[in-house]
Amino acid sequence: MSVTDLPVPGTTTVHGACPLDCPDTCAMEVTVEDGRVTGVRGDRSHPYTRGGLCVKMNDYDRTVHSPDRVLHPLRRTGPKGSGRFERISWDAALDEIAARFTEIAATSGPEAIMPVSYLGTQGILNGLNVGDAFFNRLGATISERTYCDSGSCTAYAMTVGPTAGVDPESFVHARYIVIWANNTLSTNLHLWPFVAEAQRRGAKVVVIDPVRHRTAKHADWYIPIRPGTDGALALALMHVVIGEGLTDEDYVARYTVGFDELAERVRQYTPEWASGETGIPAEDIRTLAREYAAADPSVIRIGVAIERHAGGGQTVRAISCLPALTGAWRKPGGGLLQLPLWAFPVNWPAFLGAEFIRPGTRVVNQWLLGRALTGELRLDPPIRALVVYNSNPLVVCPEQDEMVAGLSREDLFTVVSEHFLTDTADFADIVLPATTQLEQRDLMFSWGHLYLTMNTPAIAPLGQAVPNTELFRRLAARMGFDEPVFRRTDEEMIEQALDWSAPVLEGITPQTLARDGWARLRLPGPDEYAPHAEGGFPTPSGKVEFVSSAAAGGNFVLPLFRQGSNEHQPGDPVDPLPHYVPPRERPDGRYPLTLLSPKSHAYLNSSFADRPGQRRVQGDPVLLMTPGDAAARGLVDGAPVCVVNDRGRFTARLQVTDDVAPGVVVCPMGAWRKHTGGATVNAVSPSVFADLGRAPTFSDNLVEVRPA
Ligand SMILES: Nc1nc2c(c(=O)[nH]1)N[C@H]1C(S)=C(S)[C@@H](COP(=O)(O)OP(=O)(O)OC[C@H]3O[C@@H](n4cnc5c(=O)[nH]c(N)nc54)[C@H](O)[C@@H]3O)O[C@H]1N2
Ligand SMILES: Nc1nc2c(c(=O)[nH]1)N[C@H]1C(S)=C(S)[C@@H](COP(=O)(O)OP(=O)(O)OC[C@H]3O[C@@H](n4cnc5c(=O)[nH]c(N)nc54)[C@H](O)[C@@H]3O)O[C@H]1N2
Ligand code: SF4
Ligand SMILES: [Mo]
Repeated sequence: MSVTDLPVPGTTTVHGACPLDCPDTCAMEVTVEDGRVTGVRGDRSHPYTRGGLCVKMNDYDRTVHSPDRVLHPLRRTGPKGSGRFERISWDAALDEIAARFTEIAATSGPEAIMPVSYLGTQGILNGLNVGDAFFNRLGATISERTYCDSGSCTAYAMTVGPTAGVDPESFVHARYIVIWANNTLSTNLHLWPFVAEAQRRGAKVVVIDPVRHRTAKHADWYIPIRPGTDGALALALMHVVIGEGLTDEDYVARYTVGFDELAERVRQYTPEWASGETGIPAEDIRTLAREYAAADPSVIRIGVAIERHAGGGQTVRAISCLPALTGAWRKPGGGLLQLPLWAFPVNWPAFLGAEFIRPGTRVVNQWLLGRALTGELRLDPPIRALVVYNSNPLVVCPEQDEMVAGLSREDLFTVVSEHFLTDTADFADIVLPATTQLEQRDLMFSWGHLYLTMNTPAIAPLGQAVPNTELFRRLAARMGFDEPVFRRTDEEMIEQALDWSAPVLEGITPQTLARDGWARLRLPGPDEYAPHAEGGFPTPSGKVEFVSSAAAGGNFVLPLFRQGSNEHQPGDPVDPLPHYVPPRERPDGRYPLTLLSPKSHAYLNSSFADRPGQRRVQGDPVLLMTPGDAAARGLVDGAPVCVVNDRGRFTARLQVTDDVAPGVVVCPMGAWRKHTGGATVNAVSPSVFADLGRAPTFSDNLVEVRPA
């Protein structure tokens, strides 16, 4: 970063962009006084985020200037996990890392080194792919990052192709809005005003969720559903829509393939059958299908959480068929909103370093990290070095006890780049200081709206912190990698980040973005945008594929979710028609309760779970349970309880409530181990994958609850 364009002394306002892994990607205004950030607020001129940030980001200036920030490289002085470190220089840190990598590569091969990363920041420069070229050049293990929405994306792509889908701003035109597995007011806050506006204009808002959360309380119709059974509901909705002749025949004939096969397939999925699976009365399923099909247009918003069980992929397959059956895509505000990220012409190849991948390099899914580290996966060579950045795997990955055992290995060399000493960083041999968004330059796509946002650095890096881009420039230089990709400046990366000649970027340049902070992609406005009014789906056939042609290649993970690799690895065979995959874990005598671990309102995954302001809002971890389930166990509201299964255990405070269904318990994720007695909800989570895209299965998780 050049210091020349930093704000001049005095008070200035700088265009920022929230870096967090949140669909809203808010445009920010950052106030700087004499080199210190004194406040952040939303950019009021932004049509989607409209000036408000959220409880996580409102006092970001305090996070940035927190005395707890890691601002210098550190070397471990205590036992692993103790969090005891001494300050060292960057030179000493880089020397030690390069020496260890060189020795490991020489004796075990470079695959013994594994990167672990996700979306601490989701900037195109500093986010998902920032380290890929470096690790591919090194020959390290390729890490597969299917943490989030990978199964949903595979299913969606198989059906409608990678389309942005409905513009969230068009929701005001919807007459019927189905919010399915999405706690909008907590996890997608800025969509809500558009839903509320539609509701004011007479739209009906339906929420389908096992939890009556803060969003469900604003719905016109809240439909509780048994976790992991949404596929049964979606298939039964199609049964009714097709069986009662509620389809848009013209739309189906012109813009879909495989209708006859689909009709034949869903004949077996009656509302009565689905009622047994979902716990929803058959008559309600019929009503939902009829109202959904009659409304003109209707829209479905699916949350990422819809994929988190054994049949998550097929659930999204079935849901993705619905809007085509009823012709909902014909009008602005009709169709499906999944992940509008696909609208952005990101030049991924410039960041993946795929050209460096040696054929046959092994792939390890980060979800199995605990097992990979303990040796349970029997990897050859075993993982001897781990580099963690943009992620806090000890808190966000399943099988936490395995992870603790793995990270405790004395022979494992762990490097963690961080803002704060997280639970994971406590296990590092070397900790490296990372800048926050206000100290770095980045360009943001969004997975919740259609605006690009440019983040201009507001202040110089604090202490010796560096952006992730600079971290990998330094590591590459120390390892002797001198290809041009390792010498690019951040400004050059911005030039390469997008296909600036794409029609959706007409008139938008890095300069206009830096000046204005944000720009809407050059698409029709939300009052006109109906991308599939006349078909035009980005599938091989150009139509909605009820019978999916992509299924011929078997189960697959989209390139987005794998470090630097564009290969479609052949996977297990997939039925080309949507079908029902029931939850894997069925209640039994030992473990009768299904545990859900959704997002915490005041944290962003595990980020901010150490910040005093956010911890005050969130409170200590609670476990929600119905009065009946509590009474059956002799548990009372407020009591400390222990949640157990064969994978592990954690404690929480019981909150007795009617907001969850009988047999369901809920503990939001995100809290750190060091604040919660040594284990969190992911101590009991499974590392088993869902049916498509190797998605996680947090919601397919049976437990028992006892007094602590
Ligand atoms: N405040 C806040 N916002 C966030 C995040 C955060 O940590 N905190 N994280 C961000 C990220 S990374 C993501 S991926 C998104 C996730 O956004 P969402 O998908 O909205 O996230 P969750 O809160 O995990 O889950 C939403 C709802 O899904 C329900 N659910 C769980 N299992 C099932 C099921 O089987 N069927 C149905 N119908 N519902 C189910 C849960 O009860 C929960 O109410 O949020 C983003 N925004
Ligand atoms: N039980 C359960 N587990 C889950 C989920 C769930 O719903 N339930 N959700 C899953 C989902 S959807 C997701 S997306 C994952 C999220 O998993 P992660 O992406 O690992 O999320 P965070 O816990 O927020 O960790 C990000 C870390 O990156 C750091 N960081 C931020 N910016 C930077 C930077 O610029 N440089 C560096 N070096 N570090 C930075 C932050 O301080 C933070 O510690 O969790 C998954 N785990
Ligand atoms: S976390 Fe989401 S809602 Fe909050 S400021 Fe960032 S982008 Fe906006
Ligand atoms: Mo996520």
